[in-house]
Amino acid sequence: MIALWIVLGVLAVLALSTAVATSTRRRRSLGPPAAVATRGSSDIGANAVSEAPEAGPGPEGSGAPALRDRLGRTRGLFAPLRALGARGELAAAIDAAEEALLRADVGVETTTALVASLRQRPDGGADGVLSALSGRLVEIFSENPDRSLRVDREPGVVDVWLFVGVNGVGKTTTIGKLALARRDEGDSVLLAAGDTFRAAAADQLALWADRAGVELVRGAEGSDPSSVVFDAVHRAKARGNHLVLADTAGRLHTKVNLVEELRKIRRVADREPGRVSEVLLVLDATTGQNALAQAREFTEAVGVTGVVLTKLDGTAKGGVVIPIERQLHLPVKLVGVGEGPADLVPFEPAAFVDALVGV
Ligand SMILES: Nc1nc2c(ncn2[C@@H]2O[C@H](COP(=O)(O)OP(=O)(O)OP(=O)(O)O)[C@@H](O)[C@H]2O)c(=O)[nH]1
Ligand SMILES: [Mg+2]
Repeated sequence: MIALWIVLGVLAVLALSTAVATSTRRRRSLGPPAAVATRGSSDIGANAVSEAPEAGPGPEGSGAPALRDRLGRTRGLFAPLRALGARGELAAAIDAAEEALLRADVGVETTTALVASLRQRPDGGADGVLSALSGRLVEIFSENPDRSLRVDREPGVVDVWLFVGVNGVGKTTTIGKLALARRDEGDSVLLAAGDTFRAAAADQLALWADRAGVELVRGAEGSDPSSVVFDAVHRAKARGNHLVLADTAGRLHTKVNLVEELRKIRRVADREPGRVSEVLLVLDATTGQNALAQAREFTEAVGVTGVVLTKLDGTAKGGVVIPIERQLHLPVKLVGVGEGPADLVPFEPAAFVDALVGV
């Protein structure tokens, strides 16, 4: 009888500890996602919002979307190389690496340079090639060490982040995701609907503003976008908002118009009390090498302080991040990995490289 009670007691303790462990794991997986680094006097990080039910936890159980899953299509290109394993012939491994890099839209120039450095790898089969590749990629990304988003919070100054890029790349969506994230971090944000080309653009931003509970300044369709941004900066100053996220049009009647308009918006936003502290170029990863051409044009036209690379989920062209950094020396600061509010995460080179080529 006593033995029976002991057995029942042990079973009860085991059941209880399993339940506690499960609920702890669950709580951790719903915890705050990885921080977006900021620099400047405030130095307060912003969180990607943790509201994406479909997003699995990140590698650290952080609640951020799991990069390996989201980058699945680009990662898949390296599967044949991974499959060769430690015993794979060096020549075959290098061929597999070259093919994967080209198919991932890393481009001929950067692929050639990477393959040349892999050839110096004496042994270790495919695994050796993978680890050499991963080391080389981390080195490339370390040449752009500062990926912080600048917000100074200087009294009397309104920081302005301008979002530029061709139509459809994800500017408005990125601003919406960021408004939620910054708000959750305690930033006082105001949105400027600087895309007056279509009324629907401001409507789309208004939905995100409602969702984030932040104010939006918009103008009539066809009105001067610079005046919308000017009003937004002054409104922000009056309300005590220290950060304006300004949307811009991705398309106008001519390219010259677009460039001139962006330059004007930048000049106006930079007048006191405003200060343009970031010009973020939004690029769509699904366009691959074409994104590189856009980056060149926008950098020349308006100056760019960082890149937001969207739609890395669902594309096999995620390798384009490598030439953006290596050839154009532009820091990728944020990446979009889905359409949900939590699907914007800081670009973390080590995590990205692991998601791409990690075994
Ligand atoms: N899968 C995926 N879709 C995205 C991502 N970012 C944006 N999108 C989608 O891309 C489409 C275009 O996004 P918008 O934010 O309207 O793009 P935009 O640059 O503002 O476009 P214009 O206003 O026409 O210049 C929308 O359907 C978004 O939901 C992402 O990271 N992943
Ligand atoms: Mg838009």
